[in-house]
Amino acid sequence: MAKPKLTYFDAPVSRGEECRLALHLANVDFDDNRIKGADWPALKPKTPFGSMPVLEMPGQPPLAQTNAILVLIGRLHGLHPKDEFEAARHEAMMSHVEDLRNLIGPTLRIKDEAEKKAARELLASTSLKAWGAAAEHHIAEGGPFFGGEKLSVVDLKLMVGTRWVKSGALDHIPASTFDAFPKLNRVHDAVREHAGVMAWYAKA
Ligand SMILES: N[C@@H](CCC(=O)N[C@@H](CS)C(=O)NCC(=O)O)C(=O)O
Repeated sequence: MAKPKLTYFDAPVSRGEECRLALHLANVDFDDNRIKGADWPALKPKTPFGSMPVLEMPGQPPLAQTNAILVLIGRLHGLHPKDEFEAARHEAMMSHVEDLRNLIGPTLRIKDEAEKKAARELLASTSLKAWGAAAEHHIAEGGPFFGGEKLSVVDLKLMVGTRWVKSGALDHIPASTFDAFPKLNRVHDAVREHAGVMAWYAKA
């Protein structure tokens, strides 16, 4: 393998998109290996944890778990704090974004429409509000990013995670769910307006 390879579903979303954005902003020339859903069952048992994304670096075994991938890219390319405590603070917020996915994820599997509506409306008015309030509490005052003036991998993760809700793509979860959290929205907007991020989406 001549260059790093990132394997994920063929969609500009979620955990895979965070890693693609991080590699792109780090100016890493990588193989953006996009998997069709039909090809996933055969690949799944060959991945480290039965899930994607997976990052393969020349000379290293495949690496899975999104936050580990993001922290590695961040450390190697100046997109994660050097200060150990600040780095841990960023990693805590990255886990918090995974908690957001774990709140919403189970509702994707509810087949009954009325049951799904009830579950999501309850989620939007309770747990998601609590999630947003906790995120808001930990974001730096001045900004525009999570830790201040400099974009880090945690910001990419916050943007992709909150975009899922803010896009309105989730039936019965209002796009306005996080409107009461100005710092969270500030991070989302600053990432969307970042020149490197805009260049990635101009290319897509
Ligand atoms: N904790 C893992 C979760 C990975 C995960 O659940 N990935 C999803 C896509 S976002 C996946 O691989 N789904 C297919 C499956 O589990 O079979 C991580 O952070 O990478």
